[in-house]
Amino acid sequence: MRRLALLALVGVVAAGVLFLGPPAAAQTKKFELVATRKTLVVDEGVVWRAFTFNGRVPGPLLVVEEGDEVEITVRNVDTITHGLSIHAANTQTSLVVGNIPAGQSRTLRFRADFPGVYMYHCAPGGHGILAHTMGGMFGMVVVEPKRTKYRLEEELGRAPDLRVYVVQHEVYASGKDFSDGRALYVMFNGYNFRYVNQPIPARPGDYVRFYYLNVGPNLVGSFHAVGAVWEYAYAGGNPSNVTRGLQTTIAAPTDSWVIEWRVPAEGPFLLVTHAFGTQAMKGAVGVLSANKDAPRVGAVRPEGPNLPLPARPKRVVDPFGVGSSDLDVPVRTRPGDAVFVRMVGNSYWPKVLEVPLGTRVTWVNEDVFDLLEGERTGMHNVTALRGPTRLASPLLKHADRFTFQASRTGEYEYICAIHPYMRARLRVYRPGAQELARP
Ligand SMILES: [Cu+2]
Repeated sequence: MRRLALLALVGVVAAGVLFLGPPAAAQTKKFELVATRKTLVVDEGVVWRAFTFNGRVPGPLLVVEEGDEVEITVRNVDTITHGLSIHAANTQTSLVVGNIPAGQSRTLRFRADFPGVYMYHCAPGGHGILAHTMGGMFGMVVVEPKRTKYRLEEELGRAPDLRVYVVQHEVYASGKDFSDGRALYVMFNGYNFRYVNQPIPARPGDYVRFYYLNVGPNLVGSFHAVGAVWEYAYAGGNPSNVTRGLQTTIAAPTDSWVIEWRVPAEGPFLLVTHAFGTQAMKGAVGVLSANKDAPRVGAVRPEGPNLPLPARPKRVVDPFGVGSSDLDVPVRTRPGDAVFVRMVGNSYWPKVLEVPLGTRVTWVNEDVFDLLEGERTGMHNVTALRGPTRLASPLLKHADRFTFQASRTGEYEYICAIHPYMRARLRVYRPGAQELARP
């Protein structure tokens, strides 16, 4: 009898354990990411022809809790293939949301098992992942911890007064600059000196939590506040990875941190990446302005600002096509020059080339990833949309070349038929006495 009772009790306990197995309060959080291209304002009078999620760079902030079921639908409303890679998922997401053809949607489901701060980015597959991420398709995922608290929250017994989500990212003027690691701009949350123009308000004594993510795609960030020491910092944003008393948090591309800090006094605190010349000077500076009467904003979100386009931009940044002439400076060659156009990072270099009549122009594909097809390949060609003669090359794999002799004057506008956003110009001019008299 007693034995039966014991067995019954074991049964009840086992059933209880089984019943309690999954986290009791797990819920499904749903998000939609829309892949689309859009021209964005990134500085006063400066526009950037970007690849985006939801028309912003960075794309939407996705916040879930540890243990949540997450459902993300990627809707591709563009005319080229896109996809998604989401680093918060401990599963091969590309099998579900990689390589989504134009006009189609896919839905990914996963459980957010690891708390922290993560990157997501476009992933059409292969070479396209690199190009589209540079193009602007990225954002931040935060998995808030449920089992463990961050230290300062535990010590103070309260949630942060202010959450600041910072995505550090680069903007490139061309695929060649991307390949060479020469960023035109480096910014926090989609705009040069965004928080210098609009300082982040806080009060002395405020408990501030930063969620800092460096999406790169190339540079190593070094996040610092002038006049501050980070009290606690957590590598990857996971509360298990606690460090104490840091001047900077070092983040390689896609690295992240959660930082806890109390505002020690009134005054402006400069937020910078401490790589001064290559990053801070190019846009990655902000201000947290502490004042006892400051408004309480609760959170500063990382989505890029959605600003009206200027009627007459002073600069157009077009990484894959032809931007304004201060960036994509026409390169003029002279009779007898050896003339090459590189195809690299899904753009041509130089993008605007002027050659004298009779010149032999050679295109060389520098993109190494020449596997797969469509957006997923780094194979390219030359296809003239218009021009004084036919200009069309076969498909070029890595280090393949194609030579064309300019036999008539005029301007060609050409694209890569596989990546039609790759655009460039070739102008053929009749050399004057000056060019012909070259020593
Ligand atoms: Cu994409």
